[in-house]
Amino acid sequence: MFNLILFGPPGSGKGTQSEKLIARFGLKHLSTGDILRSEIRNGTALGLEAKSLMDQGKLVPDAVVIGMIRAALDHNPNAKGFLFDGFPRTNAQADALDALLSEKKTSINIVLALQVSKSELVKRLLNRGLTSDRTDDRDESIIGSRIEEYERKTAAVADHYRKFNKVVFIPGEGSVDEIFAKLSTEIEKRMTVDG
Ligand code: B4P
Repeated sequence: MFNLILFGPPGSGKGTQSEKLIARFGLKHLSTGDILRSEIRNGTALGLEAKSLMDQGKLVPDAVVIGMIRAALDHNPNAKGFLFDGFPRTNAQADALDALLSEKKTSINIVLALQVSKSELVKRLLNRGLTSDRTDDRDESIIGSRIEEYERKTAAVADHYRKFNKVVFIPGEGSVDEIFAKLSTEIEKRMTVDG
């Protein structure tokens, strides 16, 4: 199994690059943001709880997203590997993910961390807000809160995996294809080493 975390602040290109990476490497895409938005569309109790937090740019409680990831891992016993997109976002989520993977006798092989300046993040998200149905992309103060949540709670997750030498930082500005090429090179290198 080959498991990868695509890491970075909101708007850094995680969702965009994930689509291309799963097509190339045949991994199962697990995006907590996508799962939460699907719960909202389906009007579930979980979706209702998540929506009010997401609309304020806040993180959803750890127990909720950890439960979603546990269920997704259990539903895909034959996956050749997973691409985690937008998860883990706190150290508690990272500890839970390590434990879940270890139960399945596997672990994270690589964390690819996209680096993008704050002004570029705000520009990209406001731009997506013009055309998508994502209400959290329409208001600059909500985007600011998401970036603040990232800095306060999520950035430290990279340190968690740095201890195990698993993090590679990738410049996330430039064309989508250029960034995809850099990510692919790092994955191929690690696949060769880890067999
Ligand atoms: P997510 O769905 O994870 O979304 P995101 O971080 O805002 O965006 P992403 O990084 O995927 O977007 P991308 O850059 O691809 O989270 C949404 C919310 O869900 C969170 O705020 C939180 O409330 C909740 N949530 C999710 N997971 C959670 C968890 N684990 N714990 C707690 N809460 C959780 O795209 C942005 C834009 O940039 C696009 O328009 C794209 O076209 C553009 N773009 C991408 N690459 C580009 C490039 N190279 N150049 C120019 N533009 C580019």
